[in-house]
This record gives sequence, C-alpha cells and structure tokens, in this order.
Amino acid sequence: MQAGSQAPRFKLVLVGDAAVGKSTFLMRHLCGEFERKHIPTMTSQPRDLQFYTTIGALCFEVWDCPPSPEAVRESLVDASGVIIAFDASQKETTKGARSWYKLVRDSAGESLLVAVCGFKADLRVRSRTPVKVPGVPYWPVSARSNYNFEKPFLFFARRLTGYHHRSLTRDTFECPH
Ligand SMILES: Nc1nc2c(ncn2[C@@H]2O[C@H](COP(=O)(O)OP(=O)(O)OP(=O)(O)O)[C@@H](O)[C@H]2O)c(=O)[nH]1
Ligand SMILES: [Mg+2]
Repeated sequence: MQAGSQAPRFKLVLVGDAAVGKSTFLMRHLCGEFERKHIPTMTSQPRDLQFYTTIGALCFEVWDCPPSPEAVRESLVDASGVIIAFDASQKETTKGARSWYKLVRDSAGESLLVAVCGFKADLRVRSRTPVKVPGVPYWPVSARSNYNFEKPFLFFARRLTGYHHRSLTRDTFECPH
C-alpha cells in the first residue's frame, strides 16, 4: 500500500541541542540505517515519513532543525506538532530541552502538540524528562536499538487524527538513495 496524496499529511518539527541525535533518528525511520557520525545539520530540511496504520496510511512531513532559535521559529509555521529531543545520557542537554520547550510555547502557543524524547537510551540513561507538563508525553528512545522509536509518531497519529485506537502496521523504510 502506498501513502498517496490522499493520505492525511501533518507537519512535525524536530528540535533539540546539537548532537542529541535528531538526524540519526530521522534517518533510522527513513532508511533503517544507523548513522554513526555526527554531521551537523546546517539548514532546516523537511523529510516525508510514511506510516501504515490499522486504519490507513498517513504522512508526516518532519522538519529536522539545526539547533538555532531562528531556524526553529521559522519551521514552526503551520506545524501540527513538535518533538523536543535531548540526549538522555548528557545532563546538560536536559537544560537545553527546557529552553526549547519555552521557545516553542512562546512562538507557537499552548495548543501545539508537543512530545519529548530522551535519545540514546541504549547508553546509560541518567536523565528523566526535563519537561513535566500534563499532556506532554515523554519516552526514552534509541535509534541504535530501535527502543520506543515509533512511539512519538504513534502519539501524533492518534492525537492529530482523533483515532485513539490506531496502531501501526508498518513503519516506513523507503531509502531515498
Ligand atoms: N549510542 C547512540 N548514539 C546515537 C543515537 N542516536 C544518535 N547517536 C549518535 O549521536 C551523534 C549525533 O547524532 P546526530 O543525529 O547527527 O545529531 P543531531 O541532533 O542531528 O545534531 P545537529 O544536526 O548538530 O543538531 C552521532 O554520532 C550518532 O551516531 C542513539 O540512539 N544511540
Ligand atoms: Mg542533525
């Protein structure tokens, strides 16, 4: 089954400090590959992620942002949701996550859907969610082991479509290369 043009489409923005694992997480979903090198993202880039669920396909246009407030503010225009990422093995990035959360709320308001992910959960995890706000979910996630790696997308799929019993049948693995 293809997620064609009729599939519901939602813009999500991936935000966090440098090197927390944003691009690696996205590439894992796109290709199934785990990128070992840190190649800094210089400009915001949209990537289409297709998901196949028990009640149909849907597409997330995911904007992978460099860790720059201007780039994040620009990317938030027309966004349906935001993933705030930090490196759960590095304490200082939890502080960063709180600042990103504030920037997102100040720029886009309280009604925008937000999820928080502590990446690199395969390493010794020392941190819990830095954003304790009712309705803002948190998952430890690993792009290396795939631990919880579909959870934020399932959350957005359910909340944005209103189908709370939607389950994923297949993640996307369509390598662009
Ligand atoms: N152990 C482990 N390492 C990870 C994981 N995810 C990413 N990394 C590593 O973290 C480093 C940085 O990953 P990137 O995805 O480039 O980080 P980024 O957040 O996109 O960084 P910027 O583009 O600079 O903002 C790379 O060396 C990845 O291999 C993970 O789940 N586990
Ligand atoms: Mg990047």
